[in-house]
Formats: sequence, C-alpha cells, structure tokens
Amino acid sequence: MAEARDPKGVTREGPTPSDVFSSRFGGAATHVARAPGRVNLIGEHIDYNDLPVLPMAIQREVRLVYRPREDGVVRVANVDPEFDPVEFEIGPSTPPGPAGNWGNYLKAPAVELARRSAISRGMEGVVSSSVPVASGLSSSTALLNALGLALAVVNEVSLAPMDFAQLMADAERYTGTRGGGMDQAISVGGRVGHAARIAFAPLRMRHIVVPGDWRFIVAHTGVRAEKSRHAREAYNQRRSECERALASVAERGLQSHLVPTAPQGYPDLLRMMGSQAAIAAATEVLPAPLLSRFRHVVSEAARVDQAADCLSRTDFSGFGALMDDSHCSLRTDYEVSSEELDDLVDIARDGGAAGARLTGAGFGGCIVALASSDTVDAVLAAIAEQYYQPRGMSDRLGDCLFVAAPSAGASVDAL
Ligand code: NG1
Repeated sequence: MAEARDPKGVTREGPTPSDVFSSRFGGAATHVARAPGRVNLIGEHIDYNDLPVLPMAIQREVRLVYRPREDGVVRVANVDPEFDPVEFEIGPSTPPGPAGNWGNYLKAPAVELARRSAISRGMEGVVSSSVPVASGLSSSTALLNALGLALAVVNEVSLAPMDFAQLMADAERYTGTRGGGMDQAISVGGRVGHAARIAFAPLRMRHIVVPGDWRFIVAHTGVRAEKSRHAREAYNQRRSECERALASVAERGLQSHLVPTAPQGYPDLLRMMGSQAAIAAATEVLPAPLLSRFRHVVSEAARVDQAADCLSRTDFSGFGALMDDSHCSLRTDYEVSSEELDDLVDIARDGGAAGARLTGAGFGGCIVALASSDTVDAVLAAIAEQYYQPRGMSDRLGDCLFVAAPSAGASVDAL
C-alpha cells in the first residue's frame, strides 16, 4: 500500500495502479491510456437533438495502465475496491452485464470496435480515476474512451479523432443510455486552454480560446446523478419527449406551409422555420410538458451560439448572463434541476459569480460557475462556507470543489 498522487494532485490512500497491475497480472504494464472528463459550459440536453454544445475537457481524468494480450480477452481491475474486476472476450455480440455495472462501459467500446473491424487482440489493465462518478462530469465516457483508445491502439485501428469519437458515442448506447455525442467528442478532441463548440451530424469541433482571466468553478452537490440507474429513465424520457415534440411541430409546419418539406431533425427545422416561428407553431400544437421541453431545446441552441460569440469576444458578463438563463430554462422548462443544484447556483451567484448553472444531465451532480481571476477566491469561499460547511462536507472539499482547467483530449503513451 502506498499513497498514490495522481498527476493532478488528487491524493488518495491505497495501492497504486502499478501495484495492482503487478499483483493481479504479474510483471508491469507497458502503456497508459488517459481520457479526461469534461465540464459543459452551456448547451445542455441538446446534443441528442443534434444541436451544438460548448464544453471543455478538464484536468480530472481516467487512466488505464495496460499491457496487450495476443488472445481476444480483456481483463480489467480498478484501484477502487467499489468496482469488481471484469473479464470478457471481445466479440460483436458480447452481452452486457446488469444495468449499472461498470463493466458495461468496458465492454461497450470493445463490442463497437469488433462490429466495425475484426479486432482480435485483448489487453489486461488497471483503471484509476480522478473524475467523480455520477457527477455530470462524464466519468463514464472517460472510462469508455480510455479503454476504446487502448484497444484501438493494440489492434492498430487508426481513425481520425472525430470518427473515433463518433464510434465511442455509438458504443455508449450499449450501456442503455440514449445519449448524444458531446462527451465522447470533447474527451477525445479537447485542447489545452480551449473550450470547443461541437456540432453534430456530422460531428465537428471548433476550438475557442478560454480567456486567461476567466475561471470556471465546478461544485458538486454531493448527490450522485446515477445515470446508469434511475436517472437513466428520466434522461431517456426527455429524449423521447423531444422526438415527439419535433414530430408534431414539423407536421404543423408542413400543414401551414411554413416548411417546404418534412424537416429531418431539429437543425433542419430551425434552419427552415427559425426559432421564433418554431416556438409559435409549438405553442399552437404541443401539450404540456412537450411545449416546455421544446422551448428549452430551441432557446438553449440559440444561447450556445451567443455564448460562443461572447467567448470569442471575451464578453465575460454576457457569457455569465447566458449561463443564468440556461439554468433557469433547465429548471423550469426541462425540469432536470434539484434543490441542491439550485442552492449551489444561488450561492455562487450571490458570492460574485458572473453566472452559474447545472452542468451535465442534472438530477444531482455538479454546477459550473463563471468567475474572474479577481473574484474566484470569494466565490470558492462562499460555496465552501454556505454549502459544504452546513452540510458537514468540509472534509470533502478537495473532491467536490475545484477550478476546471481547459485540458487536452485523450492519449496513449508507452510507459
Ligand atoms: P452526463 O452529464 O455525463 O450524464 C449526459 C450525456 C450527454 C448530454 C448530457 C446533457 C451521455 C454519455 N452523456 O451527460 O450526451 O446529453 O447528459 O447535456 O449520455
């Protein structure tokens, strides 16, 4: 046993990945694959509607130390004893384990790679992670990307970054969540010092510099957003509500000759009708709660483009105001916030943040708040004193509260 210090300074008691590797598999790992988590700055619950989002990769990451195997077997252990070791044979129809099992996030990329190319080499490896689980920071995708990248390298499958990200997005649906493609794309394509505007169908990414004096604070409610369990149902339900809303508004558009042909998805609908006419048509045909879901999707897409502009022009208060509007829309129209998320958002704003919002899927997890290099300490102190202290969570500050650093995407290195 030793004190393991990951490269980002999160200190954990327990065996190091190399200790676990040698005791479990003998010898030493040959490579390390790493994939970062992400914080979404704005554009929530719209990636699965093929509308653009604006996240950045963060310094918290999943690391997988591994050694290739000549057979098609994958054996993976985790330094965290909460997660049992996993072993399976690579194949296009490897069945998933029970819902919520972390092994599904290891099988997912293996199955998807096996469906696309005849991969035959496996690996043995050990996972460690500094991305808090079920927090809206995309820990599941970081795990999936790290294993997927390792298997791609081991099998000499070479893909352009966005093609690989799309493959990983398709892979994640194996776990039962009908997610969008934001997390896989930013975890693959993140760039130091940059956020990225990501657009879909086809997947593409435009990096935008994060001004040097902007600080994005991430604060965890302490409530896990278990998307692999109950929150998955709520998430998938939102997605099907969006599909139903789109179908009704598109039909209305056709009937009233507002669109020449049936729109193929949200981007098409908005291109043909414009946001205002789309919301007006929705108001005529959609029942609650579909109307409010639709209003969130359309208004959030507009906010992403305005926010990308604010970022490019270093319009700090403009960006903050859009974050506030996004939270309001997620709380009232999309109904994915919680009392704890709302509390944290209020505390951050009252403490001097330019704007704050829930980030990720919601139902618990984290908020993101925008501060400047001058106000960041005051905002951090307000959150520590008013949220964590009264809840007896002050000893968990290191895990729950941090300033996100715009970081690089996934990579593999020889050890
Ligand atoms: P998180 O917060 O990691 O559960 C999920 C989806 C994203 C996106 C956001 C909401 C997955 C892997 N991730 O993220 O695609 O839809 O919710 O904006 O499904």
